[in-house]
Amino acid sequence: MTSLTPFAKFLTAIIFALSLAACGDHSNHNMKTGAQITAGDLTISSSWARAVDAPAKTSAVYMEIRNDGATSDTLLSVRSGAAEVSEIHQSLEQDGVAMMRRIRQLEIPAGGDVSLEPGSYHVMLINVNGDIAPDTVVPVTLTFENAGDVVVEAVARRANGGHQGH
Ligand SMILES: [Cu+2]
Repeated sequence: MTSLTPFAKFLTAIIFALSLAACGDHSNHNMKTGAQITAGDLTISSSWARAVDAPAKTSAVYMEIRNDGATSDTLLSVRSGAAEVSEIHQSLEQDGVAMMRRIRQLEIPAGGDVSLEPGSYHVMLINVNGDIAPDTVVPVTLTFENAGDVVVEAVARRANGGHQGH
């Protein structure tokens, strides 16, 4: 189920093109992030969302997910009141072209951590409700197979320049 329909591919390409205008530099030191959350064996930290101005349609949320347990857990789905649709995405480069795809689920290995960050995994927000101003709190509910629902309150910040899309 990893293949996209032609229409979805088209849509993803459009979304990606639109998002290029709002991509990230890598000089965001000491920026405000959402509070660290612990749920079962998982610790989620450094959450932030890409601030965007209307009429931007897409944004993305990033975070670190650490699993201190003896068993792996799996991120099954994401949702947010900040957008009509939320999906788990992965940015990648294919034939020298930066693109992204939706992934069905994301494993957090036992004793390991996974970074959602520009150029890699992210929570994609599609059809955002208006703008997402800097310092706005963007709540995202993550549903894990073992840890259940975890609400993360990412803090929006500007991420200008660069070429990573998200
Ligand atoms: Cu994406």
